[in-house]
Amino acid sequence: MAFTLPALPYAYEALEPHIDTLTMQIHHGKHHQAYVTNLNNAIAGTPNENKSLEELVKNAGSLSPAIRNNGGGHWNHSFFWEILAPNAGGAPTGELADAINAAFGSFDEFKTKFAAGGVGRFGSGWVWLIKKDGKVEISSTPNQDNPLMDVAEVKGTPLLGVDVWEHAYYLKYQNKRPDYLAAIWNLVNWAKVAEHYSK
Ligand code: MN3
Repeated sequence: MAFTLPALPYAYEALEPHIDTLTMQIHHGKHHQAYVTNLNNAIAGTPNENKSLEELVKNAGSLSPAIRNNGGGHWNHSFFWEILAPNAGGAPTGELADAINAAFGSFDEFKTKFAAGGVGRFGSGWVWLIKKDGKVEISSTPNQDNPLMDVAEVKGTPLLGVDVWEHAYYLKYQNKRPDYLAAIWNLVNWAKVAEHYSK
């Protein structure tokens, strides 16, 4: 069964002014669509055609680079759109807030370390908040890898992931990745992140 581009759960302009409309149009309509198309091409007519996206991603190390890169791209972006929302931001609550405070000391300290993880990713990739052994931690992956992959340096369940490829921010922020990462806090849908945490 071929994969399809999921609809954004909000309008292209909904994340303004933090993420601009044109960036969202290109990022979702062109970049994410290309990962879906290229993934479908890579699995067409092979036994991988019948596997779930999660199965492909978890076994990325033993599959072709095209499946690893485009399967990862499809999974990561589908996840990313869902943990952003207009009129979001604020701070986590409940068990998730407790886990963040236990791991990092405070929410502010977590934000500082998460941003540093995103800024420190050389080239293209992602910065993540993951759940691992009942605790939360920050990790980062190159390209379209993610913490579910067997090839990930640090494996865990993704709770929050932010795309730090230039295509995610360059039109509005140019070389200023830290400014993009600062603006992201206005868009994080903590209810969705908490849902991932409690699973
Ligand atoms: Mn992207």
